[in-house]
Amino acid sequence: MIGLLLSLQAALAQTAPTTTPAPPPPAVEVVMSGFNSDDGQALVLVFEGEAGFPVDLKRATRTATAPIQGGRATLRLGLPPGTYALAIIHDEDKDGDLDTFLGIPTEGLGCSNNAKGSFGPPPYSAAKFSVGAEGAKQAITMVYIGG
Ligand SMILES: [Ca+2]
Repeated sequence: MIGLLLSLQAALAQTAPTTTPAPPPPAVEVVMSGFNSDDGQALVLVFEGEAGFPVDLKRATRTATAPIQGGRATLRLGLPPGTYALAIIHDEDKDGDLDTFLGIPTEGLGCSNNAKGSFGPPPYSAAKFSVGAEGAKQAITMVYIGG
């Protein structure tokens, strides 16, 4: 019995977890421009599917904010490799949401690939892009419809 325990201990010692640190997720560099003021913040929404794209914050995989300086903002997002679409809201009043009036956005909106919709927001399929092991870069220009 003792011999069994000892061999178990030896086996456990051999399978001790090796400390290989997980590689950091690839970075997605988001460069946003065309803000019509430095008021408020850039609110960045990450989507992994068309559900909720582009402005339903509750369905976003992740949200992040970045300060606006001189009409521009930049952000680095660590995201596992995959397919994503980004929506950028110029959250001028910092309420954490896109303001609308009669359904028309009164704050600026930008999407990855600079995708634009003909009537209303662009479809997810036009804004999606791939993130590989080397990361990705998106340069997004803000669009102001109402307001
Ligand atoms: Ca807002």
